[in-house]
Amino acid sequence: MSSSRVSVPFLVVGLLVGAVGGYFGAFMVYQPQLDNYQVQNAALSLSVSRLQSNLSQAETRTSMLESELAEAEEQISGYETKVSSYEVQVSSLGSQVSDLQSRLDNMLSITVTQHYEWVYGTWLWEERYRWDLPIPMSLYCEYYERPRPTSWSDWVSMAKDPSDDYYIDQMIQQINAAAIRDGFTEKEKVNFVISFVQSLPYTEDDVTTPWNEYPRYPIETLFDRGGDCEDTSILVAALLDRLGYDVALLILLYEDHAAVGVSIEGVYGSYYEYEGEKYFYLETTGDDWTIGQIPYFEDDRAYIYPLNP
Ligand SMILES: [Ca+2]
Ligand SMILES: [Ca+2]
Ligand SMILES: [Ca+2]
Repeated sequence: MSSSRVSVPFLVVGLLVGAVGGYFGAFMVYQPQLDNYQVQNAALSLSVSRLQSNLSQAETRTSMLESELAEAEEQISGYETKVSSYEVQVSSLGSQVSDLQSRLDNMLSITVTQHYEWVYGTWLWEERYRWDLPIPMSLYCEYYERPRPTSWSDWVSMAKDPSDDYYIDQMIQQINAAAIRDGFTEKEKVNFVISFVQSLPYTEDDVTTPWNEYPRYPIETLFDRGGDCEDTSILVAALLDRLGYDVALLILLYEDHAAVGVSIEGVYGSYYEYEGEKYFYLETTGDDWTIGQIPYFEDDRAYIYPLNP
């Protein structure tokens, strides 16, 4: 029985020792784990704080990008409006161009009939002549677009240009018909031709064109119904050449004047000589000047360009 009395205190002590040992044992195990959680917690808090700050920066950046995007969209919309406005303008110009093209085509298909009326005669008689010459607008425009020659010798090729022969020949037929009907001599026929050209109004180059010197082809002077001295001289040279006369263009240097010379028998008056040939002076401007008459000057020297040298 004594053994049971002794064993109770020992049991209590044993339990106490066991409990304390258990406590310290548990404390030793959990304490490091707790420290570990605190470290992890602090690290996570730091990460959260960094993430929050990153998030806030990203939000700021997003908001900036959104406002830039809105601005860009506004610009794009502005450009789209401009493009659509240009498209309307281009389409309107396109229809204007096609309208002008069809009007130009219509104009080029027109034939303009020029009417000339003048009086020719001598001290014994005179008569009123009336001529019509139909000139296609397309031919006139073809000549109009040609570059102008820069040297006097090139005026010869203007007088001899073949593209207008059909129309020049219609004038030739009218001249020959009048010469036969009214019995002109060769000299009168020449005077008749220059009286027709003299009847065309004298127009200054710098008034009728943007240039100070603008030589016209014969058909242009006929279509324009006028010109200045080189224009009327080129026309007279073309007509007389086509009628079979030996003619030359004359450039009177001191007078700054152009005229025509014709080599013809039985004529008296002023002439310029070229390689033994006498070219009698023809004034193509003004009124009533006949073969061999020089109007208001005595230029003793001239450049001479025969049409058929
Ligand atoms: Ca010709
Ligand atoms: Ca001129
Ligand atoms: Ca001219």
